[in-house]
Amino acid sequence: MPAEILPRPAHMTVDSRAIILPQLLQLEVQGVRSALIRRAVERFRSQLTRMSGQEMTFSKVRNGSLPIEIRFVHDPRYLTLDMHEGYSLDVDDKGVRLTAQGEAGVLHGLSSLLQLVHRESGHALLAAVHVNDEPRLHWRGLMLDVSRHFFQVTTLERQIDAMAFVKLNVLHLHLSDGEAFRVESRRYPRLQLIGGHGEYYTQDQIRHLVAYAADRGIRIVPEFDTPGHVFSLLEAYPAYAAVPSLNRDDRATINRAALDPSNPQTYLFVTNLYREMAGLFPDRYFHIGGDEVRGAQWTTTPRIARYMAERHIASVEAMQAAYTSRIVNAVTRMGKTAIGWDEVLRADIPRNTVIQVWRGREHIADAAAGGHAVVLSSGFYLDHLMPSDAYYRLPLPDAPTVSPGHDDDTVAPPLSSTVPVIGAEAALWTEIVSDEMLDGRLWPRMGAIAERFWTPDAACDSATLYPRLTTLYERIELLGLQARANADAMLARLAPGQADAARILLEVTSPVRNYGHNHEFMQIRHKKPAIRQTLDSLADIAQPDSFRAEAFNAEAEAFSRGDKAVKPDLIRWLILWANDVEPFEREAAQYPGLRDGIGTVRDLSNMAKVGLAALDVEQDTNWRQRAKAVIADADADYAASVDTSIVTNSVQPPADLLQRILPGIKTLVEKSNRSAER
Ligand code: TNX
Repeated sequence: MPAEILPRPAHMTVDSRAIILPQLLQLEVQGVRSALIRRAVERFRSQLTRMSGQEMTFSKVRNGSLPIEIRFVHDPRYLTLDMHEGYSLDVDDKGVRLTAQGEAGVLHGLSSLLQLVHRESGHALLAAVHVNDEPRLHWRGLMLDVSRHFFQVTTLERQIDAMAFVKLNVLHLHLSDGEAFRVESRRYPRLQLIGGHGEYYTQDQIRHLVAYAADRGIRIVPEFDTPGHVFSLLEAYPAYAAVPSLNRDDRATINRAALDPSNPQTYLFVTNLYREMAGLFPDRYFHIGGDEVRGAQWTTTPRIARYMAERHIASVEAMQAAYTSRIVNAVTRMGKTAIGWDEVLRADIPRNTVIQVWRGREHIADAAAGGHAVVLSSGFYLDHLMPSDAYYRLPLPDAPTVSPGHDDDTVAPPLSSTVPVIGAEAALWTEIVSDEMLDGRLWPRMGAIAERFWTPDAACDSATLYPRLTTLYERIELLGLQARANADAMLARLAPGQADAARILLEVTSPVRNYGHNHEFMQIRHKKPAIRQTLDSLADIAQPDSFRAEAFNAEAEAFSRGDKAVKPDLIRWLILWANDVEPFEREAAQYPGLRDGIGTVRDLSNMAKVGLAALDVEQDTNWRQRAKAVIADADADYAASVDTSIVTNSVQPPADLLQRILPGIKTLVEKSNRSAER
């Protein structure tokens, strides 16, 4: 059986003989007594029940049970950047042995073990393996914007479960932004009561989430973004505004409001708020934001302009630098290490401030020059809606050698002089991601990225990425992720009981990329009145990865290399797509919410017909002519959202959807051309 663990372990050998998984587990934990490990083992039991399809129970009796021996030592650095995460795992006919230098390694080993299970002819089987594993990067994160959209606690729990499954260890919550402030503050309750717009986490809920994540080896790093992106804070406390007029109806201003850096009270407010929040989140790292400060907010306000002139602060950048430096020092006095978006580099800030690079990799060097550690996010923006393989291809600097023994954990780890990258974080901004879309906008793509963060380059494998991700996706859905169920619910709302043809279309289309589907952005960029878009269109249901299209494209590729056995399968799919127009139009006649997709399904059908012609199934002497036109159209559709600046002045394809079988169709057409020349 194929034994696949994702992220791929640094070292793994697989024995061809799998062992039968009995229902009884004879567990022996050697090491310290640990409530955390006890809970982890109990979770493992119930997850193994889910994975194996049989009720698993612990037993004291050796007979008929699978011995699982876990050996570990307590890691005093558990849940810090320097925790020990390595483990070794052996599965053979004598049982399972898991060894780790700390709690995190035990958790990772159990998650690997879960992935070795599958069912076969009446049995649950466990692949026999030897694994020796440790992470490539120390900080393997996901940034989630819970301001632009609010996510229920249970929704976040599901993401934390899936994160643990792929060995991620940091959940960075972007808790405040123009749209809303999302945490209960006792000191400044108007923040949640006014700025929360009805949806925020209570302090109890935050403590619950922190503990939930901690149990799974995941640190929560909170972000409270200042001095820009503060519209919602200012709705609650307008006295600290740089520009007093706050008009939520003008959507463009929601991202622009900034604090008044000339008001001494502003610093008191931010410091008090940060102190309260620093107490709520135990992690050493505290994110202060610092991105995208609008200069005009300061320069066009006479009071602030005067303040800057009197102090010889020559530019907006210098003003932000002065602000940042005061705030970072305050955060440091709270016993925290500050982290900020790369704009904070403009300030003379303590060297232990971590820089989160997002605008471009060139900022890594800037940070290095200042002696700062870096968390790399540039390129790993999930809201760009690129498919998994695009993220998987991004080069990743190797981790610095962190000296294992350093004990002053008030500073970021010592850095090698050249590569200060301590880790990386994917980011999901959620302007157009609702609660029920979250699972599908994060997964399975986050799994592909998790592998890049964990696995050394030599063990990464892009050729098998999609089949492996397909497996991962099924497994995390088994464990409770709701990507598929939620997408189905959204479609059911659009066309209850009448969505078969729409489902066929959605399986092989993806939303346009790089904010091309963010209509509000486009309105703002063109200085038109902007309205918040409803998230109920086909493009909101479609996924950035299409497993069906990837499988088709791979078969077309195999066919072009001479594998004739795949031809019937290619034809079967092409016929399904070619014939999807008429049933789709019937569904759309009943349910206008689908009408958007009529152009898309016609394009799909034309593309499929070209494929059938290339395979000689359709007789059409003019097919090459048609193929050219169809391919050129689909290429143009992709070109319209190829990057974030192109989208501004490009017309997006019908329903904001891209045709994902395009590469396969191109392959078939090219192959067919070649045979004609002979
Ligand atoms: C820039 S990335 C932002 C966010 C937006 C994102 C996408 C970063 C540090 N700031 O506030 O959500 O673009 O619109």
